[in-house]
Amino acid sequence: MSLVEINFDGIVGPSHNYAGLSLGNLASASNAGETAYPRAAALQGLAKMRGNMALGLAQGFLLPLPRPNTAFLDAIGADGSEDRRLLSAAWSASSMWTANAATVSPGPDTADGRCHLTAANLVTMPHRSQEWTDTVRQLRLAFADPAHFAVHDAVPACFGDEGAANHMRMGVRHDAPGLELFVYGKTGGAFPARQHEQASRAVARLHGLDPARCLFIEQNPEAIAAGAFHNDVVAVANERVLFTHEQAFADPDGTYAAIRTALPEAEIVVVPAASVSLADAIKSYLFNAQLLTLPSGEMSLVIPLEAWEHPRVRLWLDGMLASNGPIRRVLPVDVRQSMANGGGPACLRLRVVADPATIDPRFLLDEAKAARIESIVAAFWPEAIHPAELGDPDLAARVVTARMALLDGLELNELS
Ligand code: SUG
Repeated sequence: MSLVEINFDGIVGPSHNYAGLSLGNLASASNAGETAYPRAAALQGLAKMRGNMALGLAQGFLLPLPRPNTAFLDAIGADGSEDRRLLSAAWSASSMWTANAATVSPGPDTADGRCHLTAANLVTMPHRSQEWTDTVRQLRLAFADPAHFAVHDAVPACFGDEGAANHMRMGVRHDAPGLELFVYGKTGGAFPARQHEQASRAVARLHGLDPARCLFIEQNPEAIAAGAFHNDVVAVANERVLFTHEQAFADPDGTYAAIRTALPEAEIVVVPAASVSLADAIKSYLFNAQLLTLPSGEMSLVIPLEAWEHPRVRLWLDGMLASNGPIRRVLPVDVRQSMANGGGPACLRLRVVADPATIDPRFLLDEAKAARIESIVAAFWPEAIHPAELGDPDLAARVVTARMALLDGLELNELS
């Protein structure tokens, strides 16, 4: 049994659009009303997956959820008089950001040795709150083997939970027992704190984690106010390395000390605000990166092009690469369509440490399947969607047909 990290990227759905639905997410707000390009968005996502596979890494995917979501519209008694934002919510392709699909604790961390996944309720944003029931269905299909996985329903809606975007795992190796870091926000600022402490604590209990190997860390309220609506906008961890902005946590020194006590091998790479301000970090999404261990053992940071092209961020990255730090390579990727809604490379993937042989192979990617998905996307995904088109019955039919073509092509019709 060989446990490896597998990144499950969300395939960008055919209804991808910019409706400006996420308060506190500056990219979503500033691109509200723009035309979106679903076909290009999905192809950008697939190119990122292919790039990571080419590095020798295991890659999986999750499928877009059914949109427009008629169950959601029925549940709010939609009759055309509802707020346009609610109609738009039913069309949202936001499940592409699978870092928000669930929180994952791999087998080496849990009491029963199974990998536990808890679907995230995403209750803070109405358009995201409709995801989890369909997401959990998909997770139960992909991770169906009860000898290796336990998939939990979301925690009660009174505790906001945004999944792996506020969860980091550190350890000497992926397959060794890890230290799980749960980052939560406190309400009271200008923008919502989406991750509640009690949600994180509930997830840790459900997963049977050892309390001695869990840290519950408060997010810096200044970071939330600056637009870090999830912790993964200001920090990312992989194995022994934490890559973080100086202002990510409410008590940075206390946090670093607790990590070092629990994991003496930890290496903490802190980017000072004097080099990259919080505003620069959030604009460029430097930290919304995939920090990956390559088969050679070297660590590589997959960043959005926006970060690579940002002069102050680039200066910092050049300095980092010239130093003897643990991150040896930086790989910029173009995920601009997702970025314009506040979703970088890290948002687009859910990390699962497991033996690939224990996962439903239909959710695992290889070159042939990537080509098949690309041809379905090219044939069926709308080229462009303007938010004024949401609600159009012809477009709805196209979006439904496109998703069905993908389910057919992947033999995943159970999800229809
Ligand atoms: O929840 N954007 C998503 C972006 C999620 C990013 N995920 C992570 N950081 N892990 C969100 O705010 C925009 C939808 C719109 O405006 O139409 C949106 O939902």
